[in-house]
Amino acid sequence: MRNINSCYFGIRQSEYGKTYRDNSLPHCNSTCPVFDLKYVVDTLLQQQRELCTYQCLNNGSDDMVEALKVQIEAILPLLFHPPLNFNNRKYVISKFPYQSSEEAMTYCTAFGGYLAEVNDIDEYTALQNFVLNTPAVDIVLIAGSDAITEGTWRFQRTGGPVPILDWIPGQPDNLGEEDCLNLWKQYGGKMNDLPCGFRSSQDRFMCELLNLY
Ligand SMILES: [Ca+2]
Ligand SMILES: [Ca+2]
Repeated sequence: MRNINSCYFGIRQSEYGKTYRDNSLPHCNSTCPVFDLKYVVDTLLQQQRELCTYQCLNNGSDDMVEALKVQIEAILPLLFHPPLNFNNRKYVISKFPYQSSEEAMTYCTAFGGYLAEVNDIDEYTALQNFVLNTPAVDIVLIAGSDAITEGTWRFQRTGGPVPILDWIPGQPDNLGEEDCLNLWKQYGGKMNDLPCGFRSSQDRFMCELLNLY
């Protein structure tokens, strides 16, 4: 693992596999070490494979679990805004955009979760408020897609139906093929359909993590 705490790392984009050093940031100059995002994410994914899944972390060795937690605690604030803790889950919104919904899902998996899944009205209200109260975000990708059958919204992870659909008036419009679900701050954090691929460098995504750390 690189020494990720020795400098402020600027993260400009989410192209998985690239390294990052933002020399334009005041605390980051050419002496800053490069933050190898692919290395970090691959390490986390590999560690999870070795530990089977987060659901059975308690069966893994204590040392491995502890090492994983230490790494995640160090990396999480670099990549994500301060979390929301709700109903024994931790929700985080990325500080960087996604190139595709699959890429966003990879990040969420690496950090022990999945794209945030709205299962009931209480969770929906909490996540709406979370988006509204997180600075510097507007559009936030969450779980839900109608890519398989247009107009039928399902969670990508489980294939189950999305039980809460609270659309912004005029949405979903499937404008130019929009098959992924997002919460849109400027419309009260309500739902919109958007392309599953890259749309804007302003867009972010939200992970739902098991509350392990
Ligand atoms: Ca659609
Ligand atoms: Ca739309």
